[in-house]
Parts: sequence; C-alpha cells; structure tokens
Amino acid sequence: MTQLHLVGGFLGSGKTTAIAEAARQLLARGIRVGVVTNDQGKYLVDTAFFALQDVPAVEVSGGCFCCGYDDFVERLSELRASAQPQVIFAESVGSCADIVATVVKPLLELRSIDLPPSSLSVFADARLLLRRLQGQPLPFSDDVVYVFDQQLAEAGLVVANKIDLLASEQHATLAGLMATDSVLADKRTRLQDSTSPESVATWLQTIESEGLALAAAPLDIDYSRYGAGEVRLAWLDQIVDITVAQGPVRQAVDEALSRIITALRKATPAIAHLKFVISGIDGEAKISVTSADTGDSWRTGLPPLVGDTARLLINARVELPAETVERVIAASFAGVEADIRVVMSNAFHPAMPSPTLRL
Ligand SMILES: Nc1nc2c(ncn2[C@@H]2O[C@H](COP(=O)(O)OP(=O)(O)OP(=O)(O)O)[C@@H](O)[C@H]2O)c(=O)[nH]1
Ligand SMILES: [Mg+2]
Repeated sequence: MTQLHLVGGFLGSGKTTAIAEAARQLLARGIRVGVVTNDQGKYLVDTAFFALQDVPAVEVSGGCFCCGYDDFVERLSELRASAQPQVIFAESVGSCADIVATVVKPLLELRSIDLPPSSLSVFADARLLLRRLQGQPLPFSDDVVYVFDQQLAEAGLVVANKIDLLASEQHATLAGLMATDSVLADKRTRLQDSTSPESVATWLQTIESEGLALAAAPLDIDYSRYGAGEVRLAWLDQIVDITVAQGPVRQAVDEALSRIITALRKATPAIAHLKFVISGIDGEAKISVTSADTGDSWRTGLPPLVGDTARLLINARVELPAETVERVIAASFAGVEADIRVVMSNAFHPAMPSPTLRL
C-alpha cells in the first residue's frame, strides 16, 4: 500500500528540505519515493531541486492542490504509473490553507484514487512561530499572518522547523508555548532541524508509524480573509541568463543576487521566500532567503561557476505589489556588469482561492 504524506506550512518553512532528506533516507533503504510539488507559478525551483536530487517529481502548478484537486489526483496517478513509489510526499504551496476540507477529506471519502493520506505535517519556521506565540509581530500583514495561523490550526503534526537557528534555551520556551497554546496544545508537535539527517529520520518515523497526524476536523476558515492574505503576496518567476566576456561568471552572479536580496530587503521585511536555482557548466545549486534570514550566509551556497555563462531560475514570494517586485529586480540587474537577458518573466498575485471540492 502506497503511503501518501501531505506536507504543508508557510512559505520558506523548510518543507522541501525535509522531504528531500526523507526521500534520500528512504531511497537508501531501497524504498521507491515520489514527490508532488505545488505552486501558484509554473517555473518551479522546487521541482528543479527534486530533479537535481534524482527524486521523481511531478508538479501541480498554476494554483494550489485545493483549487486544482482534479489535477492533483491526475498527477498522483501519473506518478504512480511512472515511478511506482511506495512513499509519496505531496508538498502544498506555502500560501495554501484549508487542506483538510479540500484535499484530505476528498481523498479519504471520495476515493477517486485509492490513496488515502497517512499524515498531514504542517511546518513553521521556529523563529517565526516563537515570535507569533510570544505575541510579537511578524513581518507580514494581518491577513498573511491569518494564513500562517490557519495552516497550523489544521495540522495533524506541527513541525517547528529550523530549531537549530534558535538558541538552545529558546527550545524549551517554544515547546512550552506550543503545549499551552489554545490551538496547538491538542496537537502532536515536534522541534526539528531539517538539515540534520537524525532529526528528519525521527520525523519520518513519526509519520510512517502512526496513522495519526491527520487533523480530525476541517477548519472553520474565513475565505475572504484567507483570500486577502494570498492576494497580498506577489509571485515573481523569472529565468535569466547572465553572461560575461570571460569566465568565471561567479562574480557577476554573486553581484546580481546580492543586489536583488539587498533591494528586496530594503523594499520590505516581508520576504516570504526568495529562492534561486543557479545553473552553470559546473553544476547547479539552490539558494534561499526568507524574512527571518539576515546577513549573507546565502553566499555559501554559490557554486564555483567557472564558465562564462549561468542561468538563474528565480521564484520570489514577497508581500509587495507584483510590479514593484519586477521593477526592483530589473533595477538590480541594471547595476551588474554583465550581459543579462531575461528569458521569461511572470509576475502576478494569486487569485482568490476557490476550491474544487470542500467536504
Ligand atoms: N538552518 C536550517 N535551515 C533550514 C532548515 N530547513 C530548511 N532550511 C532552509 O530554509 C530555506 C527554505 O527551505 P525550503 O525547504 O526551500 O522551504 P519550503 O517550505 O519548501 O519553501 P516554499 O516551497 O517556498 O514554501 C532553505 O534555505 C533551507 O536550506 C532547518 O531545519 N535548519
Ligand atoms: Mg518548497
């Protein structure tokens, strides 16, 4: 029987990182794995990332699982036929909530595909979750924070991720706040570092072994607030070629990324997730920045890029008008000494959520 694990939670919370590590561990045990990625956009860093890790991945793009339920079911069938996975992870787009009513229950009750989900993990960046539970403001508007809260409220298992980025004395504080929170107290929760194989192994054990982790009741959610939160976020997907007269192109790519990150941080603290796949002749790498990240530690992920050209796939999810994000990125490129060609650019705000089904 194929296991289907649903993984949700806010943008940049670490879903893909945890799934990729879990997939590595399963593959090492000889278990076939597949992934369904999901996004409002069509040119997805996450799908490219799973391909880099040799994990079979299909995508539901151009909308969330709930608004593209039929597409989701079709992609699941396609994945089963092509990769015959024994375990499937489905990562919902980080702006999506109400998964229990629109995905879990339809899969359990309608059986249009014989693939009842085994778990629903909802990830949150431990730094944001701690602030939220301490009553401190998050760098997003109230409607976006409403989406963050609703995601947690429907979790079967809450994963407070990136725990390694909190001081050790804050771990107990966070665990204590989760244990006494009116919404989270009844839920299974765990602190996780998804960059640690041991920590991900424990998550995997939890979702594999317990037929738990599916929230019992659908959310009582206000769709106008949820929709308002989604619509406030801008999506920008771009493919950009950067070429210099003589390699390595690394310095120009470093400068382009540095300018984009600095300019977006200046424009807003509400960078939900800014991610890049950088491809050069010597390999590919993913780089991410979220609102909780400061400084330039992103730079450590930059590959050598010894050739004279590199391609960037950019996925920016930021609380700003979409045209502002596009303008800020264009202005950042203008200052870089290199030939920069924008191959594709798509900037938009997601539509109001309109689920295919709601049970
Ligand atoms: N230090 C640390 N970094 C992490 C951890 N989990 C994820 N990250 C980093 O957080 C960033 C975002 O991780 P992703 O896995 O892409 O997050 P995501 O939830 O899939 O993001 P979206 O798909 O855009 O919603 C990346 O830079 C990861 O390397 C963790 O447990 N600890
Ligand atoms: Mg992801």
